[in-house]
Order: sequence, then C-alpha cells, then structure tokens
Amino acid sequence: MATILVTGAAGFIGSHTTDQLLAAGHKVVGVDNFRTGKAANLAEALRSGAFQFVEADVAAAGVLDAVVEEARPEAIIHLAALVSVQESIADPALNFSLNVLATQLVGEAARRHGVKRVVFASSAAVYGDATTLPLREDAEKRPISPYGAAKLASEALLLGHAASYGFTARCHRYFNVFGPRQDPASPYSGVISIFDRRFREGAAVTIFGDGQQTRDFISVHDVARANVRAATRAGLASGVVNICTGRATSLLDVARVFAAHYPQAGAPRHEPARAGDIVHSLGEATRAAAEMDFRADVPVADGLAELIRRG
Ligand code: UD2
Repeated sequence: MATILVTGAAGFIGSHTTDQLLAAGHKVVGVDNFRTGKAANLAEALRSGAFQFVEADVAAAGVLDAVVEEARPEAIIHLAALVSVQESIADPALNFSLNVLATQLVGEAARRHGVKRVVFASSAAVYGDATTLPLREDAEKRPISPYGAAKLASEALLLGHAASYGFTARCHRYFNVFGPRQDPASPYSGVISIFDRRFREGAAVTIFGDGQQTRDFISVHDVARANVRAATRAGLASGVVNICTGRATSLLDVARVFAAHYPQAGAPRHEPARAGDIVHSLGEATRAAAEMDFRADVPVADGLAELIRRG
C-alpha cells in the first residue's frame, strides 16, 4: 500500500478521491486551506487512522516542498485549484497563482523528493470553443478563459518536468463532474448541484436557453476512481487523457429526472442563453479505456438518483 498526497483534499473531487484511496488501503496525506474546500467533506476520512490532514496553502512558498519532504508520497494527486471559470476572469492573477504557480511547485517537489507519479486536475476547458465533437485529446486547444489557459499551461509544465526528471505526469481533463458535496453556492456552480438544491427547496429552476444544450456529465465517483488508478498503477506513460463518459445528456433531460421526483417544484423558467455558453460538449472516452482501462460506469440517471436519495 502506498502513501498518496492529495492537494485540495477537502474539495468536491479531492474528498471523494481521498475516501476511495483510504477504502483501498492506502495512506493519505491531505492538504487544503479551506478556501473553497470544506472540513465537513473530510468527516469520513478523519475517522481513518490512515489519514493525515495539513491545513495549508499549496501556492505559498515552501509549503508543498515541506509536506512532500515529510510525507515522502509515492504519488501526488494535485486537485487544489481556483475552480471557478468566472472567478478566473474576475481575478486572473489569483488564477495564475492557484492554477499555474502551484502546479509548478508540485512539479518541483516531485522532482526533489523522488515522487513517482503526479496526477493533475485539468479540464475540458482547455479545448475552449473547439467545435468538432466528440472532443479528442489531440483536438486543437483554444482556451477562452484564464482558467482554461492556466489548465493547459499546467499540463505543459508537468509534462515537461516529468520528461526531464523521470516521474510520470497524468493530466486528467475532467468534463462536467457532478455528485454529492459539489457546492451549489454560486450561480456559476455546476448546473446539477444548483438544480439539486432548487428542487429540494421546492423552487423553480432556471434554464438558460432552450435546455437542448448537452454536456458530458460524469459522476464524481468515476472521477475519483480514475484518479486513484492513475496514482497507484505502475507502468503508465505520461500524458493527457479525457475523463468523461463519451455520452451527451441534455439539460432538459436532467431537469426531467429531478421534476419526476419533486412534483411540487415549480416548472422550469427559461431565460436567454448565457453569454459565452457553449451549446454542446462531449468528450471522446476511448483513450482512457485504452491506456488505463478506465470507463465511467455510473449512468447519469443513477448519479442523479443518488443525489435525490440523499434526502
Ligand atoms: C462550466 C465551466 C467548467 C466547469 C463547469 C462546472 C466553462 C468554459 N466551463 O461549464 O469548467 O467549471 O462549468 O461544472 O465555463 N445552466 C442553466 N441553469 C443554471 C445553471 C446552468 O440553465 O442554473 C446551464 C448553463 O447555461 C449551461 C449548462 O447549464 O448551458 C451547463 O452549465 P455549467 O455551468 O454546469 O457547466 P458548463 O459546461 O457551462
């Protein structure tokens, strides 16, 4: 069993990844500064003797190096980030610090302390407004936000470090991740977390546009499983890979599933499409299957049912 360092461990994807690592018998050192992560997400992990938590900012000088020197992890799963595209547009300097500089520090710490593998939270946002679907990893990258640009720059940094210093870098381009613990607080949060909260409150949801827009929604349980696999499997080569389902689901379909369970909620209100919104997004899932034998296996309907059941 290995020791794995998870940055952003108190976040949505980080906490699920931590839980799965612990369930598989690994030791986990989790780092988070609770900027957007929540202590409550770690409730399960903190009951495990194999979990150690460090409250710290991974973008601050010296932090990562000290944590990695002490923990000597076999792998780092780097999920700490500024997660909001909107916030990256409002504060590009903070985006640079959290989404580029911190990645550089991860690469340096991996180099200095002999870490074997680094798994990085990249995003479908690197593709920007590329329109040929499904999106393959070799599609043209045209980021349209500081966030997408930072994720693309971080991929390049890690791949360059990995090739130079002999570790493996796995860059996971997540598509639209959903599931328990996703924060619905901002209007720019993932749409499923917003719908979940609104329906639960018996309130009407807002659909921007006609609702025919589609996304490749992937359950956080599948995403965490991909992270665990990439961090613990020997023999993977460095590279980028889509973490997606390869299936498109429309917003109307998502709203219909919720509406069937919450008949008391008002009918969805329609508002004009958001500026800059893309209509369709869909990933090509075959590389993850070929390289790491990973296939998403939670159907969207099951993932929505899990949210609804939670009560
Ligand atoms: C954005 C981000 C992505 C990630 C994701 C959150 C970009 C390029 N990408 O993608 O990186 O952060 O959000 O999972 O910005 N919608 C409604 N009603 C609502 C909320 C959303 O109709 O109350 C629509 C929204 O206009 C869009 C679709 O739902 O057409 C999906 O929205 P989203 O914000 O969940 O995800 P997305 O793909 O725009």
